[in-house]
Amino acid sequence: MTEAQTIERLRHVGWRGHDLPGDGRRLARVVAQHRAGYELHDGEQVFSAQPDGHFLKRGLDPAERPAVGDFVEIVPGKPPHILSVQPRRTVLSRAAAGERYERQVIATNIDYVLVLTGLDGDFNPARIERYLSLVEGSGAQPVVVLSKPDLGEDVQSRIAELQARLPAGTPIHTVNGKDPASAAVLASYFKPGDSAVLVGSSGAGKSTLTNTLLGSEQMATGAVRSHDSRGRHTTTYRALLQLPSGGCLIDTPGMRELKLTGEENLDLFADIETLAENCRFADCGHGSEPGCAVQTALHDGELTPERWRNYLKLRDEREEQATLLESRLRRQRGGRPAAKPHGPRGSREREGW
Ligand SMILES: Nc1nc2c(ncn2[C@@H]2O[C@H](COP(=O)(O)OP(=O)(O)OP(=O)(O)O)[C@@H](O)[C@H]2O)c(=O)[nH]1
Ligand SMILES: [Mg+2]
Ligand SMILES: [Zn+2]
Repeated sequence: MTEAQTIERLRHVGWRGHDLPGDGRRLARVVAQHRAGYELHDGEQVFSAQPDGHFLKRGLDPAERPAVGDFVEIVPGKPPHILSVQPRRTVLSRAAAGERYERQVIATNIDYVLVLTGLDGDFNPARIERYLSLVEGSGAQPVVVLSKPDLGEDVQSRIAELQARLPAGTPIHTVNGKDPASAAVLASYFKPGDSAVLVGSSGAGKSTLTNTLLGSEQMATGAVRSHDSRGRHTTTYRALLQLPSGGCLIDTPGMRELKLTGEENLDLFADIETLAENCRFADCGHGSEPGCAVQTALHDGELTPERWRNYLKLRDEREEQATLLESRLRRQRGGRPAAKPHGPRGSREREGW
C-alpha cells in the first residue's frame, strides 16, 4: 500500500494529519476501550490492541492514556501495542466524581458535541447549561439536540424557554431519534472527515439516534422508567462508529455526574458578568445592596432566578475545582509554584535543578 493510500484510508476515520510515522509504526484511531484493551480502526478494519507498559504506570494522569477518538501510533505484534497518542485537536473532559481531583477524558478529536436531552421528564435547562460549560473548553462546537418531541408535554414552551435562556447562536435542534427523516436535520454535523460525540443522561436516546443515523441497530437501546423518564444505563462503553455519510459518531454511556474541571470560562453567562459590573459597589454581593444591577434584572424579569442560581452554582464549583487543579499541578511540579522569577537571593534554585 502506498503512503497516499494509507493517508486516504485514515481520512475515513477522521485523520487530518499529513505525516505518517516511520520505523514500522502505523496509525489508527481508538474506537472503543474495554477492560481488556482497546479496539482500533485504521480506516479499513477494526482490531484489538494493548497499551504499552508506560501507559499503565501508577501516578500517570489518566487523561494521558489513550481515549476514544485518539489517533495512536502502534507497533505490529500479537496483539499490536499502542506506543503513543498523537496530539489531540480537541478534548472533551469532565472531573471525576469523588474527593480526589482527576480529569476524565470523554472523547477527543471531535468537531461537535451533541448535547442530547429528552423533551420528556429528562428536560432540564440547568443541566444543559452545565454540559455547555464543559464543552466550552473542549475546542469543539456545542449543539443542543432535543429528543422525544413526540412524548413531551408543553414541547413548544420548553423549546422557547431554552432558546431564551441560551446565548443567541447556540444551535438547538428538535429530533425524533427514531425517525430518519427527522434526524436528517443533523446532517451538517456528520460531513466526511468530521467527528461528533453524543452526550446526555441515560435514556435520553443517544443510542437510538446513533442507530437511526447508522441505518442499522448496532447499539443496544433500553426503555426508560415510566415515572421519571430515567434510563437504565444500557450503554456501558464509549464507541466510535462510522456513519454512511462519511462522518464519525461517538456514542457514550449516560453520565450520572458531570463535574466541572476548573478550566471553564463560563462564557455562557457573560451577560451576567457584564451585568454585575454595573452594580453601584464594586464588591456588591448581589443581595440587598442598593444599586445592585443583578437584583434589578431579577426584579424586571430580564434574568430568571433559576438561571442566576445555576450561574452561582457553576461559578463556585469552577472556582473550587480550579483551586484543586492548581494544587495538583503544583504537586506534579514537586511543590514549586508555577513561576518564580524573583526569588530572594541565595534561595533561588540553581539551573538544572
Ligand atoms: N418516542 C421516542 N422514544 C425515543 C426517542 N429517542 C429515544 N427513544 C426511546 O428512549 C429509550 C432510551 O433510548 P436509548 O437510546 O437507549 O437511550 P441512551 O441515551 O442511549 O441511554 P444510555 O445508553 O443508558 O445512556 C428507548 O426506549 C428509545 O426507544 C424519541 O425521539 N421518541
Ligand atoms: Mg445508549
Ligand atoms: Zn450587585
